[in-house]
Amino acid sequence: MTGAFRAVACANIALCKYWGKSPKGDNLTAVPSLSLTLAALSTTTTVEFRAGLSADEIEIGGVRAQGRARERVIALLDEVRARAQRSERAVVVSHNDFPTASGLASSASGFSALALAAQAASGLSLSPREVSALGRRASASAARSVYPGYVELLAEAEAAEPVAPADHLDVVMLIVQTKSGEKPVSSTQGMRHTQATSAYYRAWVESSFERFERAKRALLSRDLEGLGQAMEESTLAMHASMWAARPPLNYLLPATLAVMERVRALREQGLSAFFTMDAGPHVKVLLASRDAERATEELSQVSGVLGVIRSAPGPGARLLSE
Ligand code: 2P0
Repeated sequence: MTGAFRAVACANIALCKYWGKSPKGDNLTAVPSLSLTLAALSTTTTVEFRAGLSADEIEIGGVRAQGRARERVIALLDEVRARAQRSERAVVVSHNDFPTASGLASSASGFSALALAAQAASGLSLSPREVSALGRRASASAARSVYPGYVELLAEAEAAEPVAPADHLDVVMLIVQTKSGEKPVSSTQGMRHTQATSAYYRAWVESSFERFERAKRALLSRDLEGLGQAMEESTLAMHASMWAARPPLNYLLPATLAVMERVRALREQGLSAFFTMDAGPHVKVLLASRDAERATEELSQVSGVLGVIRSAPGPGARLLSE
């Protein structure tokens, strides 16, 4: 069957971070990562292969894609065309319900939705594992958005694997936004620079494996404190590796640090809340659902905070009927 196929995928936030690529190439990751898929942040992408087009037509957020963003989409489409033995160019229309390239993991949901829609539109019927591998080659974090809830992508693994369902813990994630606009250095550039120049990169990689195992064990035994501890260690070790790069790479702002301090203060008051930051200044806070109201109120009042999005754990990528 051919025609237009539409897929939706949610963003995911890594509790144990991926930062660094394997020397084996093919966009394999150097470290294991563990993520939570988020219901509130999603990308919807429609793909149709059409005879008679001379080039792929790609629109992201109402704007014609150019440069690196366009090349990355075309690379995924080329892989799908090769596997499906088709040559038609495609029309791709993608829309995020949150700001693109702001450190809110838009490439994860974007490439996951694109992989799912494109393979369906080409007539392939790939398994979730194959969709995850297709997404990973475009953007490693996209491999994880194929699955709901808690998901792992092991070091040098072809595809992600589900670890626990969305309702495994009674938690929510708060996305505390500290700045609007595009980030200055993409994740891909940032991790390559860290890998090439940071004296702490090797320590980051070596320490990632034990931390990942500890986080996964805590998750599976529903130990939110243990999971939160490993999660904070992971983001701080990742950012430390970037700070030790030459020249240093810093994604954090004064407001980021102020939110981290407030999360620690909330913990001292008895709340189960833990922070993580990606390649951007926003803070994502994992916490028990019962504490969400109070934490949202307090974190909204921190100087420099622009807004707080609350998200429940979310579903995996799925095809929508056209
Ligand atoms: C993560 N990040 O695990 C980490 C934490 C950002 C910080 O995965 O080069 O866009 O496309 O494979 O997936 C963002 O990196 O990188 C990311 P590429 P990607 O979520």
